[in-house]
Amino acid sequence: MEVNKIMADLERKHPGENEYLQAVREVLESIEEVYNQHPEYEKAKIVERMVEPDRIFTFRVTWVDDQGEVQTNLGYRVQFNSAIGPYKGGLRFHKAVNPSMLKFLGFEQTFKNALTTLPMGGGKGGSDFDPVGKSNAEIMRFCQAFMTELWQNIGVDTDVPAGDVGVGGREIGFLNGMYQKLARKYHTGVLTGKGMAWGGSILRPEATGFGALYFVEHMLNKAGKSIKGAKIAISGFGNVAWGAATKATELGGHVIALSGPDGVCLNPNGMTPEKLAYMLELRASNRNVVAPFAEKFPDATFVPGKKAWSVPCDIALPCAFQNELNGDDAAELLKNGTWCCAEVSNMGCTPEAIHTFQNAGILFAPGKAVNAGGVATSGLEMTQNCMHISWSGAEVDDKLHFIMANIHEACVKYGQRPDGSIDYVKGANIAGFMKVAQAMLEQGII
Ligand code: 2IT
Repeated sequence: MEVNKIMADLERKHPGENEYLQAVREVLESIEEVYNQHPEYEKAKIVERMVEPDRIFTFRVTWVDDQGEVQTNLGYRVQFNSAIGPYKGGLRFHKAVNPSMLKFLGFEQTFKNALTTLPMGGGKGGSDFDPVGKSNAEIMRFCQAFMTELWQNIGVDTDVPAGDVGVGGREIGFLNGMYQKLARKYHTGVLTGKGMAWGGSILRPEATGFGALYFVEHMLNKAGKSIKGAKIAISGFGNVAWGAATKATELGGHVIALSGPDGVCLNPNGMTPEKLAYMLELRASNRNVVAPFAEKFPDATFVPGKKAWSVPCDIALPCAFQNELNGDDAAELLKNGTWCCAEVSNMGCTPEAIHTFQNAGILFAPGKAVNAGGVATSGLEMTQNCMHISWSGAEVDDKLHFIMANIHEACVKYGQRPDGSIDYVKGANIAGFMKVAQAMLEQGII
């Protein structure tokens, strides 16, 4: 395989799809060496097949807003790869959603899902619908209109969507209600991230953030470090940031910064149960601002226009959006003494940021390993739905611990450097790739 040739072909076919091309390049550069030791992969053109989604559905979503105005958005579902199971991955509602973003997310999801050890293929979907400032009734009407198009393409054995940015328990509720009405099928396992009364798994809301911190714990243990007493900067205040802040606090870390698109809240005394609960209110308010956190809690200070990465910290946890931490941010963090960065958002760091961290020799782990606890727990939700039972919180947490430990092991196995340190990017990419590649090879040219 020649990475530059494959990338040139892909750029020609998908000009300007920068996030998608960025995600593919990162994986190909990591796996090149291993791939070239497997002529059978080359012969079956595994990479050329793997970088293109199996199919993409694009559809118009028309709905009526509270003023009675007709609104039209675009909806998508990218069914990326089904070699190891039904398509699985979230739906993102955000004004910047486009095919490039969903293809990058679907590509990443394929390897992430492989890392979970569960039988799930990769998919992603969403819409350029902007939830900011929308009423509950508008969100419901949009979700219902979205599902009138999507329902024929999903199902418990074919494609199982979940939440992502802009899609939480409320949206999954509206989507699931409409799915059942249209399909006249009442299996609980067509969407995950459901409410506890209608097939949801205990711990799914917390799972992405909790799993991320379990992964960070393993990474720190291996390097002889600890979360206890560490200063932690977090971007975002959605479901994922909330889970990460909750578990980081429980493990003895101090979450000293929290940021939103409007700026950063300095929080020198760390989190309290009241502050953590308020993060959920902020998200539910649909205003997409973090400033009210500092109005509510006088020991916090809001600094407008600044990122969480301007705050001196030991551990940086990007929990918001792709490319939210760039090369300059990485340099600033290093200058301030940061010794660990774990991507909790998908592709949270730019390639420049990753190189800056890796060149400095600090601990760095990529989103597809760190945040895999979210989709893994979706997989556990699917299992419970298919068995028509629910597990206790302790059972789900045990399984999540086991899965995150496994993912860490896989990264260590494939990412060991000659000096004994771990390249988690390479480790995660190779481990995920090997599983999907082997599954594709064994199932023939399709
Ligand atoms: O990026 C992700 O892994 C998710 N948004 C969760 C996907 C899922 O199916 O639970």
